[in-house]
Parts: sequence; structure tokens; C-alpha cells
Amino acid sequence: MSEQIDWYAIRDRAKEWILDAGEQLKEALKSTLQVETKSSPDDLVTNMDRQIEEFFIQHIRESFPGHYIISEEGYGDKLSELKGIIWMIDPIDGTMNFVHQKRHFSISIGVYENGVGRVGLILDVMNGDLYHCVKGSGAFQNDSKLPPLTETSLNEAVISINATWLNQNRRIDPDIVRPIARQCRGTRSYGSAAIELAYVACGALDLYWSMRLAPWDIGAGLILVEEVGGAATRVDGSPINLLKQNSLLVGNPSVHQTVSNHIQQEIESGKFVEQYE
Ligand code: 2AM
Ligand code: CA
Repeated sequence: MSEQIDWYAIRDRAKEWILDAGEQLKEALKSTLQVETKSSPDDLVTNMDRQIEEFFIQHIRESFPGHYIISEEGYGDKLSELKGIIWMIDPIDGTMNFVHQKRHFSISIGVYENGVGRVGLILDVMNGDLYHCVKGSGAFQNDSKLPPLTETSLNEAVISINATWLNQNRRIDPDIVRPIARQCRGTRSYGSAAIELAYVACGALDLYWSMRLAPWDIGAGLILVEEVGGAATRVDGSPINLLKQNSLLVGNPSVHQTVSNHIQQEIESGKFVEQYE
């Protein structure tokens, strides 16, 4: 099946659409956004999340009938397996940043074939950086090929982690997280999982740690990170399931290993980490 599919052509179409969508988002920031909340006061959606998702879905359905779509705002398909070709689309990753910061938000497109990541694109909309890859031919930041990740120790590592997980919360015992935040060289938090994964791929971050992400947040970024030799699992060490929510530990393989070992020891000593099905 795979021989007949031109992944480079798919990458090129996706690139046209993502750049067009990026311009639409920049334009939208010049006028008033319609902001609503979804499941909670910090779960935001705007008119533009919906508009951009519909834009992608219309183009994909027209150009690639027979492909499936998993997307955040519900205009895609309801899938119970990863069979066939599936586009994982987040029209705005970091909607809170889009609304409040007006920067550090992205558009994320990952294309999978029978569960294998083939094409990934992440556009950091406001600074214009486009991270992209076709499986097997390396990952790129704009026109520059990204080098493979090299070994790094925890005390030289920059780690992205949200402050939520350092305080009492219902997904992880913060006593597991705090020693890592202390031992690493520095912590950061950008508020767009796709940008954070792109930063892992280009070496700006050595690890990204999050307790709850959706398939569209990570679909593209996982393909980019794999292309540069990064490691990715759930926080409890189990494999990621792209049909569900996951916790995520992704980074430089040496730092990922060190932090994974620490978490495993803490789980064995009885500390709590949310386990996903
Ligand atoms: P979003 O902006 O597309 O919702 C913020 O730390 C990161 O987590 C963003 O990538 C954000 O994606 C994602 N995120 C926020 N709330 C989430 C939720 N309830 N489930 C999954 N991902 C979420
Ligand atoms: Ca989103």
C-alpha cells in the first residue's frame, strides 16, 4: 500500500494549507475574537479554532477522499482504530496563548498510516517557524535539517513542565516531579504541546513532561521527535495510544531514561501517577 502513496506530495499540500491557515490566524488577531469556554473556565475555544478546523477538513476531504480525520473541535471522524490514513489536526494548539498572549500558539498536522507516523508539520504562527518531516528523511526547521539528538545529563537539561504538576493535583504526586525540577538546569513552560515537541526535536528543550494531552496535540510532534532519535512514552513508561488521552514524557533519550527510571522507582515505592487505559 505504502509504495503508491507520495508522502512528499501530501507534505506539500499540507504545507500550503498550514501557511494559509497561519495567515488567517494572524489576520484574526487584528479584530475581536469570540471566546467561549468548553469543559472548564480554562478550556477555551474561539471562532477561529472552528474556522481553521473546517478549512482543513474541507481541503482534506476534497483532495484525499478516503482519508480519515481526528481533530479537536469535533468536525472530524469518530474512529475506534488507527486503520488507514488518518490526519490528526489541531487548528490552534495553545488556544489560551492565542487569546491572551497572542503568540506561542501553533497549528499541528500529523498524518498516520495504520498507526505509523508518516508526515508531520507544526507552524509556530507568530514567528513563522515551520517544523516538518516525512518519515525516514529527517526533520526540518524551515529549510534547515535538524541534527540527531545527542546525549545530555539531567543537570545540563532544560525541561518543559507546567507548574500545575509541581503542586497538589489529581494526576501525579508532586513529590515525584519536584526533585527533577530542582536537578535539571532549568524549567520552562510554553503552553502549546506542539511547540514544546518541536522544541524537543530541535534541541531547544531536552524533555517535555505533561500529564494530559490529546492525540491532535501530539500527533505531528511525535513524528518530528522520532525523526531526530528522541524517546517518547507515557509518564508511567507505557506506550502512547493515539486514540485516547495520554500523559507524555518525551525528549532526548538519555534524559528521558534518567527521568523514567526516577518515576518508575517512585511508582514502585507507592507514589501516585495516573495510569491511562
Ligand atoms: P489546546 O490549546 O489545543 O487545548 C497546554 O499546556 C497544552 O495542553 C496545549 O497544547 C493544550 O492544547 C493542551 N491541553 C489543554 N487542555 C487539555 C485537555 N483538557 N486535554 C488535552 N490537552 C489539553
Ligand atoms: Ca486546540
